[in-house]
Amino acid sequence: MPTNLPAEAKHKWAEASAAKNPREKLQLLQEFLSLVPKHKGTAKLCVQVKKQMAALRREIEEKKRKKAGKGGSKFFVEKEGAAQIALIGLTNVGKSSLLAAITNAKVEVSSNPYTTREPIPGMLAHQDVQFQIVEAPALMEGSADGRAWGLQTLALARNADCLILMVDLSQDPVEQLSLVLGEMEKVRILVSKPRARVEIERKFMGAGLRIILIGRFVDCTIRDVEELLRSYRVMDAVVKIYGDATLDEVEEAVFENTVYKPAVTVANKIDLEGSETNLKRLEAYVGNKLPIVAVSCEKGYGLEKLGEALFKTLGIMRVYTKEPSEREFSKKPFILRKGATVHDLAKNIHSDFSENFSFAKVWAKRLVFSPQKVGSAFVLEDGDIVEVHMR
Ligand SMILES: Nc1nc2c(ncn2[C@@H]2O[C@H](COP(=O)(O)OP(=O)(O)O)[C@@H](O)[C@H]2O)c(=O)[nH]1
Ligand SMILES: [Mg+2]
Repeated sequence: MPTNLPAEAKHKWAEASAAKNPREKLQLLQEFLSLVPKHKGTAKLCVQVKKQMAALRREIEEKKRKKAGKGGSKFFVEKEGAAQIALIGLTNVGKSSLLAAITNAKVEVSSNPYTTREPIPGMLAHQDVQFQIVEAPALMEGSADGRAWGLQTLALARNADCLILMVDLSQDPVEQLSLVLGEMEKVRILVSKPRARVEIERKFMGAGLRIILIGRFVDCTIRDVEELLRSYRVMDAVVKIYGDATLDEVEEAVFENTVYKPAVTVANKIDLEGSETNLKRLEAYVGNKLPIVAVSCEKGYGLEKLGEALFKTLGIMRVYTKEPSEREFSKKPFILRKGATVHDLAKNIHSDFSENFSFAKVWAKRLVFSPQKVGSAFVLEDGDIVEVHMR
């Protein structure tokens, strides 16, 4: 069912999406809603927008309450390293203990519930890659409805590159995990992808529009999709299409703010009695949907496996570069998505690098001849060393 929105409404939507301030956003959404013609095709959209407005009202209320208390706390954490990983879980599962055990952060570990009230970052080194782990204040039943600092924690999860979902094996881990997943789902943060759908990932200004077709369009062409997105002023985004998708589904995705986060489950307190049995139950529940790393923060068991699990789940790789005039390659790798090409690397190095690209030399064990001269479409792998030659 097409929405047939007037151009004015589409522009208002673009303004509302771009607004960062919750009050301003709420106002713009209100104006948008008044510009939407009410008919069958827009019913779903109206419900979604109203939900978003309700969430914003809660956020504004929450902020007011916090200000009245002890001065607004700082909830946004600047990203550092190769990825920001939000550490999420119920209270007392051992989040602070994990942060203390694997990073340089100074944290307070306590058997009192809800000791951590604002996000605390720390850096974890996995070989030559740095991950920023951010402990979020505990989730609980009702977090998604604004209870305690729930909305801030969920906003942190939404903004992170990856999640650690932590559970305590001395309690029922299935109950804990399903509570956490349930609260996240209420605010449209999902950890696994449904089959056929459209995903729009907004990018910074100037990045351009890129449509990745893993599936196909049923009733339209890529041009139609581009035109539709442009009418909503979606200029900078990566749009992924999985399975069969219609133009209406693309339009729905413009309004929906579902995100998919890669996630690792950390099952803590493996040192305690009964935890082995609980771990088995957790494994049966999770199946192959999420990797599970069983640890004891107190005894230091299993912690060494976490870096690798995060690296794998993030789907990233390291590529080292070398100047044609130098003998040694850079010690600090570029972090790229798995499947990235020499072209992607060149774009990362410098914006005009890709235009003046001539060829590259790649050193890698898997190559018969190393170094091998390659073109920009060459698919890189973790650990490759690349020398880029310009025209
Ligand atoms: N037995 C055991 N206790 C742990 C372990 N990790 C944390 N704890 C205890 O669990 C309680 C809560 O830990 P904390 O890290 O503050 O949990 P948070 O609320 O999730 O940040 C503390 O009393 C810790 O000593 C563990 O691996 N084994
Ligand atoms: Mg804590």
